[in-house]
Amino acid sequence: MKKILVIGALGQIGSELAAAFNERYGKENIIVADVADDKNKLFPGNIFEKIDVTDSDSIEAAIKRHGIDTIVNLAAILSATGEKNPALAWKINIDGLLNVIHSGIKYKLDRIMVPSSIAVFGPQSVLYNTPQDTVLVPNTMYGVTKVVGEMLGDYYFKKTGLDFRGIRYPGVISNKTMPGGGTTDYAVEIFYEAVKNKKYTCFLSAESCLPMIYMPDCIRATIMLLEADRSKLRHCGNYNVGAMSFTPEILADEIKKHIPEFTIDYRPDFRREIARYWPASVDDSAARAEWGWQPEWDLPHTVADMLGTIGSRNL
Ligand code: NAD
Ligand code: AKB
Repeated sequence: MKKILVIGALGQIGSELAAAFNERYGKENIIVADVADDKNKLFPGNIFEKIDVTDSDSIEAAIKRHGIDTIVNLAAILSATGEKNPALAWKINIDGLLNVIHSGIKYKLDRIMVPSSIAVFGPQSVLYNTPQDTVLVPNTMYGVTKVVGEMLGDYYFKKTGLDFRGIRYPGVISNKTMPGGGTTDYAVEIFYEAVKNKKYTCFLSAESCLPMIYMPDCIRATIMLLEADRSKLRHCGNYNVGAMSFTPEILADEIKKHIPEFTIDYRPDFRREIARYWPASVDDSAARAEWGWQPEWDLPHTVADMLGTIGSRNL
């Protein structure tokens, strides 16, 4: 891992993961890329490449130009947007992924990392402590692309030796870049509304329980898996990772401990149906055993940190 190309670097996870890579590996070794322009100058000290992951030429050109040996591909269409435009979700999440995989094989890259999601699970999966290796029949196009993505990673690892790694992230809570079109986005929006307006209307119902992770843990997990000794890994792109689980009601109660006048009401929409068949919690024993995963952030500490950080800004 000497030169890392981060595709989709301007998104919710990429904007913080690439910054963490800068700290750890040196910004001269991190090439950030996105189909969008870096209008907010998130990465002033990095080389920025405009890459459309569905265009294999632009990926290959960047690999050759910068001597890339590792790709972290974060370009994706998430669950809610994917239900509105399933063909686009397939194009970016699968055609784009295949471009990354084929480039990885062609240029003999050291490793590639592509996140999966709790969206791989569906109505036939166990709801609590959902096992890693279990039936995967999702009922969203996003979930379908994530299952196929995991299978492609596994297939090409076995066929070609391409070192493919990935975590099934839970919903990611963060305060730098807003999430883009997911079902777990409420767990970020609620903090901004709590600070600004002291109230929030939730698009899930009060009892929708989902696994979540705070960004510092998400980044730590990603780096741990990226750096893990391949010989210790028995899986490729499908590691369950847990940190905390809560419903909108539990989250609202925790926020009220800091903002007593905060209120929440519920207007569930189609995203409630997506959340209904995702796990309430996951069994992450493989991640713990194979690469030492251990979460550090629970709900009370996450809420205190989110409100403190967002509250210190002029919204
Ligand atoms: P995001 O939507 O915030 O960011 C995606 C980025 O990809 C954006 O900057 C977008 O401009 C870029 N992009 C879109 N189409 C592109 C294309 N054709 N070529 C290049 N770049 C393109 O997503 P995120 O939340 O940062 O998610 C990153 C990865 O993590 C995705 O694979 C997602 O499925 C996975 N994931 C995220 C969460 C979460 O809660 N954020 C949870 C589970 C899994
Ligand atoms: C989404 O809600 O689509 C994502 C995810 C859990 O994959 N945040």
